[in-house]
Amino acid sequence: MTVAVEKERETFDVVVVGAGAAGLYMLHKLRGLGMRAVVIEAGDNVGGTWYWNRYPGARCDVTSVEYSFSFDKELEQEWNWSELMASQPEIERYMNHVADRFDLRRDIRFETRVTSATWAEGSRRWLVTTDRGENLVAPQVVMATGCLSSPLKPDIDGMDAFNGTSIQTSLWPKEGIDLTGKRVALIGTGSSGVQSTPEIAKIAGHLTVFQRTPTYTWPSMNRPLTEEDLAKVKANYETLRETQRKSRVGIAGSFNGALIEPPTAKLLPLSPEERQEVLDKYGFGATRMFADIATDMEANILAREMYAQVVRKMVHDPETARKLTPIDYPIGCKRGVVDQDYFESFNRENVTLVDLRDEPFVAVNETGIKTTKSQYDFDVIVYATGFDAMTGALNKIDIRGRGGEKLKEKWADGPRNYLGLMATGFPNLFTITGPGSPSVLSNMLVSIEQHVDWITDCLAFMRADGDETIEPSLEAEDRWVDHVNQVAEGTMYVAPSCNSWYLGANVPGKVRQFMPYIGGVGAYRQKCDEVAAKGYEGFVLGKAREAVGAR
Ligand code: N01
Repeated sequence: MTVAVEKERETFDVVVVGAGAAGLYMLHKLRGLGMRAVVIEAGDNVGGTWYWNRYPGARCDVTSVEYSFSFDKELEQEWNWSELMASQPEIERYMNHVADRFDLRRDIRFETRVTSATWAEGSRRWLVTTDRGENLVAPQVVMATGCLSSPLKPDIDGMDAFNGTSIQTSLWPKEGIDLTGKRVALIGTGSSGVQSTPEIAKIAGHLTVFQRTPTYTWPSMNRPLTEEDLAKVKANYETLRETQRKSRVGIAGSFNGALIEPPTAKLLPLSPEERQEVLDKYGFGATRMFADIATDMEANILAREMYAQVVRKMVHDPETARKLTPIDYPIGCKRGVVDQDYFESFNRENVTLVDLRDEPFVAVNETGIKTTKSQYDFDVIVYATGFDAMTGALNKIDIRGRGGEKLKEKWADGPRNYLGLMATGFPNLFTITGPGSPSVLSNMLVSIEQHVDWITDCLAFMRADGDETIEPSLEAEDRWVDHVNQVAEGTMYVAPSCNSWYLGANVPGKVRQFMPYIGGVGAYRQKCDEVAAKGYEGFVLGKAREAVGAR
């Protein structure tokens, strides 16, 4: 445990919280402005998501060449991705390479957690404290805290009583854990559970998957990348990046390895024979090839029937296939999962599915897990139970803006900010890929770079303009929040039967609000650029802050 000893105040131009992709690039850009910045990171190394989520099978669902930085041409040329969709170890190596290549580590304080950030009106500075007793003072703070970085553990009776090993996918130990021949329980069937199932099944003596809600998951197109593949990409990076930036989800579609622009063809007009033909040809892929699946419930229900048909074909035991088939929420409501051999795993002798809807948990006990129907004994329980997404990591920090207002209280009825970048009442506090921006609905690296570039330009503008503070006007914030909600209307993301972490529905007591911005990466970038070009329209800069104070 870290013992906090109060330390002398240290002053910086910017304090950055988090050394994932966002924090690393932010630090690099701040140095480019000649600013003195420090990055505070809870882990003992860089990488963020790719540092913490080192469970077996962890892999990106965006192609590696696209899920990479574009800001340095030499970096692009020198790094060779080995697979179409990179695994966690490879992305972690890449993040370390970036940290070393740009000499970033000397300004990063590891194994340190930010505990509070308080705006001091008199000095127009933030006071940032850490669990090591540091007091960091800076006019600007950038939260690079990630969208899925606050792990959730379920509240099941007796969890501490278990005598075996309990482990979370999102806090997987660096030294690993030997699951060979072990009796393993896996709780949760979101991306983390679905990705780890086949890998754990390969080594465990027996794997029991506890499922509360079945998942829509699509097979990954992963494969090794050849020298020709890499040469082709490296010759065309410029076009690829340009396409990403203008696209809807920040993906250009290299090698057809991931979803690109939304489809335009419709499912409903197809005859049953035509639908069957598409299904026979594309399997699971057929259920995400049509535009109306995302907007028309009738089409969505048809797609669900098609999906169920493929599950029945893949999973040998009809009862297991039935349990694995989602029935009560639409395709496209939750983040689509990408897997390698998920359904096939349930054909193995050493894998059992427990449907928690048939037999809910009673308790975790010394030897394992008791449900209403059985006692299951284990050596290891793996919790793949998700995150308090988008606001969780920010709300863990005691952030207080003007007049001592707490960000957590301001956001009690859902996050409110302008462009996902700044919240009224919290001057000079930027959030990279914050709620209200495309963030989790996009290729994160593309959205991170866009935000970091925007923030860098904004800070340069303020310096040239002699501005000390920036924050959104309440009116701009209100308009943006309305717009974010409006564009999500009518999509499956907000269907009444949808309960996703996008909506905060996975966190008991969290208000139901669709948090990311669905308007598209290209359109969003254009809006941000326009705002900047109009002298930061919707923001109140420097001396004009009295107007904000009077609201
Ligand atoms: O978390 P989740 P995740 N009893 O919230 C279950 C990204 N990601 O870590 O649906 C029993 O999706 C819960 O059940 P239910 C990606 O954006 C990306 O898997 O609430 N079960 C659910 O099945 C992803 O969407 C990759 O009924 C309980 C599961 O736990 C996001 O991270 C890889 C329970 C949680 O699923 C989150 O994914 C991994 C309880 N008390 C993650 N509480 C890539 O591929 C929860 N569950 C890039």
